[in-house]
Amino acid sequence: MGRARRYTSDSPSALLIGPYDPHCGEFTFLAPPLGVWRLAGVLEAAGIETKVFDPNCCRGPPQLALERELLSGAWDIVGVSTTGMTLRFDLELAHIVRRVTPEAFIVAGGMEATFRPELMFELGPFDLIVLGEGERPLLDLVARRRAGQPLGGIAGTAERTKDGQIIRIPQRALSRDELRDAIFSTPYDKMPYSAYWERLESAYRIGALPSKAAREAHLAEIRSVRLITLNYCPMGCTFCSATNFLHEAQGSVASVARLEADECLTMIERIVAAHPRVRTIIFQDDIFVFTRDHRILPLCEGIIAAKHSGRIPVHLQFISTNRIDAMSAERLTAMSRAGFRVLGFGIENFSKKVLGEFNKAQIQRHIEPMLSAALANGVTPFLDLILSSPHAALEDVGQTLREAYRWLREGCEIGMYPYVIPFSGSAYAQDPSLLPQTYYARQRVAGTDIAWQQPVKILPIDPIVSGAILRMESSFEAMLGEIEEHTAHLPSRLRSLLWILASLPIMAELGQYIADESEVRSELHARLPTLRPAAAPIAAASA
Ligand code: B12
Ligand code: SF4
Repeated sequence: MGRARRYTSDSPSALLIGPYDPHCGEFTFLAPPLGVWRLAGVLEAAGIETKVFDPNCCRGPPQLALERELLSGAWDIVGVSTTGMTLRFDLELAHIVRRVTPEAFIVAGGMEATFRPELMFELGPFDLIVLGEGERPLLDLVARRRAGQPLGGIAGTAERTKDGQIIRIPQRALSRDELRDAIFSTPYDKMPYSAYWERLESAYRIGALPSKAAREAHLAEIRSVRLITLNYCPMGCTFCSATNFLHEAQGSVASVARLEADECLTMIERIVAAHPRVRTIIFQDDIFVFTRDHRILPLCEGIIAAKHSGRIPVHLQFISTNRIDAMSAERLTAMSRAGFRVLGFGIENFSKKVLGEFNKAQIQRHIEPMLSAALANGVTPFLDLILSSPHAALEDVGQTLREAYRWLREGCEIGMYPYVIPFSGSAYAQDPSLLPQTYYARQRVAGTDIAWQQPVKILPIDPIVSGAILRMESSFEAMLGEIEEHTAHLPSRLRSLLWILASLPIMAELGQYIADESEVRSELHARLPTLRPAAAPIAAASA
């Protein structure tokens, strides 16, 4: 905290940089970075001039665009958002900030900064790390700068002392009302959703789709706006960091908080007013419907009433991410009537043993009846699957692949990942017994000589299972590379069919029959949107 600072004015200005993913949209649909936009809204509401720099959606190379942005103003605070997946790129931008504006006060925040403040100080040029929700610490920081007060000891930060020690000062999570105010401050009217839609439309070559129905379906998916109504998910799955994020910042168990049904409707109306071309609102809460949930039925009724009265468009659709054990026939029917067309379910695995390892064994008995009920209601379930766990046996992987294929053919969509990624803050990432199973990648920060070993996979302990998973991964990557040379970018639901295709010979060699190869291949062909003239590559790649 010893750096000499230049105080530019009574009204400090802040530049907030979103997480940087140069492979934009490679894994999934990208969108404006909600975290920094929400912070920008809260700072602006407090009279602090704030700008968001979105490296995934700017003119020209993000490095140059950032330099331009930095030189265009006198920034009192520059904030860099971090996630584990994007860290090396986020750090590259942070180092550019330090080089171009040596006097800037640089703050890191977000998931990775919260769980790994020591690593941030080691690898980045940061003056301060914000832990957990950034609203209060940033407001406090700015108020102190205005008052010319010392910047040490702010609740919700980690700082490095002169002798190199890292001190963490916890903060309590936002209360329900504070969370509501922060969400309500999100400046949706300024968020460049249209620019994202245009990019996605061209990446997915919407104009080249063969039928109007296919084009409409894609547009409904692409022209979406994301809304988060919850502060965190309390379910504590072992591979996931969501539960621990606010606990980490608070230093104890944080209370769950979320918007009420009428507040959700207010936000929906604001989003429609800000982006009239929106087709779908994605409730991006970690978990949208709880087992004991008093919000979902009134919310669905409210949406239907708002559509009838013309307050929101009749055709507006919704997507949400849910726990399957929180679903019931009544809730599914209500959600379908309100316009929920896709419901995401973190199924993860079809093996009860693996689900137990993931701390979600209780969902297993709900999978079959609730997927069937959703399909019967005209709702498409989108399942996220992790093919293996540290203790998975070959049978568990086989069962999950077979069930995945079955549900794909029934009409579900699936995102598939081969192994657990050790995200900072997850129980798995902190389990020392899994260290021998953890694999690292050497990451480098471009433009610097900084490098570090980042944990990237936890492979199954059984060598036969981990060997099979790694072979599937390389076969999948080879096929994907070939296909994407000839067709549009493949969304995750098509990638899952490719995973199944890649697994067939490997699992068959190990005595596990998954599905008929020619049948899987024709399923894939039938779903590939723009492949018509060049159908050959899959056959070649998967041979
Ligand atoms: C929405 C979402 C997405 C969306 C959109 C992201 C976007 N542009 O908004 C999409 C679908 C694109 C997406 C994709 C992926 N995601 Co995602 N995603 C989320 C989710 C559900 C919500 C993020 C969010 O908007 N939160 C709400 C905002 C308000 O919170 P926030 O961003 O944390 O910001 C607050 C604080 O962190 C802090 N803060 C944040 N930045 C900064 C910066 C400064 C300077 C300061 C002071 C404070 C600060 O203040 C903010 C306000 O309080 C999170 C889970 C979660 N609970 O956060 C996962 C999550 C971030 N995603 C995750 C993953 C793994 C992915 C994917 C890799 C999935 C995949 N395998 O394809 C991809 C990767 C994409 C990429 N290149 O990074 C992981 C990341 C794990 C990690 N440690 O890195 C998470 C944490 C889920 C999980 N636990 O597994 N994701
Ligand atoms: S995987 Fe889903 S249900 Fe489990 S803790 Fe994470 S967000 Fe919650």
